[in-house]
Amino acid sequence: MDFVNIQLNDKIATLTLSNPSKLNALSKGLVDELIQALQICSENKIIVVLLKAKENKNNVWSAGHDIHELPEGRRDPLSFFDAIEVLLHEVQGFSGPVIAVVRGSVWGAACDLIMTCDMVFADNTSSFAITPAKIGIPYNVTGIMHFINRVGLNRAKEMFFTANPVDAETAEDWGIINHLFPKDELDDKVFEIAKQICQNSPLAVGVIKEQFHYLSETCVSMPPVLFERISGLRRKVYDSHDYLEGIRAFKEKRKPTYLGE
Ligand code: YXS
Repeated sequence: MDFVNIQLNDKIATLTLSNPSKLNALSKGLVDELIQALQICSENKIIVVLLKAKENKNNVWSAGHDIHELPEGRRDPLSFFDAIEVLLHEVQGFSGPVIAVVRGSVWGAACDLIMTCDMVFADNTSSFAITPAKIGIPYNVTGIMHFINRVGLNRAKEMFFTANPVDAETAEDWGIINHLFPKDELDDKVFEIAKQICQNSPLAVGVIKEQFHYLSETCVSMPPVLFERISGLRRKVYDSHDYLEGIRAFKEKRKPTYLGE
């Protein structure tokens, strides 16, 4: 694989994002390889998957969706069948725990990926930012639910509305991270946790994970008309000046000028 390194160690697999020149941005190529790697893990009856990222000089775990691959207007890049959303479904559907191991900063859709993992362990160089508002993207309901479920309504709103990174200590306090470990102990500590899980019944762990998934996805039922309204509102944003402006400003390395239209 070009962008994902796979290591199988008995019943534990380690998948490492490896696209350092693009700060491990979730390009379609990298995401497709992650999806393929999870399928290889299933075929090898892996019980626990550790998700890591190759370190880079910018200390970025992942810069999120590859902005150069975002459509310029008129198309939602986060719809059900888009690669990044398929990846999140595959993580949720994997038969055992998918554990994120984080050093450095996590941005945008990579933050949603982290929120979708079953557990997150990190060191104190980690930070977590969900950034659609910064580049004019309205996000999607399942992604927003991941954050509400993880950190609660007010904190999720703070993360989305400010697009500011949440530092490691706050992330542990808010429940984004299960535990903070010292940088030089992180890998060993997490591997011990993975080995502990492998001592337990893989069938039971898998079914318990699936129950967590369904229960965490339940929410007040949304009348169909509201669901249609939300998809219509998202479409309006994707057709707006501001959506185009957000992406172009990033590419031109300048601050965006939003008009609210
Ligand atoms: O100019 P060169 O060619 O060296 O490339 C620069 C950046 O353009 C590039 N790069 C990216 N390329 C594609 N997609 C990205 N997401 C991305 N991020 C960065 O990497 C090269 C080095 O970046 P530079 O010079 O800014 O490094 P830095 O160390 O000063 O800053 C690192 C970051 C990550 C703080 C900074 O690059 C940054 O803020 N990147 C954007 C992070 C972000 O907003 N990601 C969200 C992407 S959109 C997304 O995930 C969802 C659709 S949503 O927005 O809805 O969540």
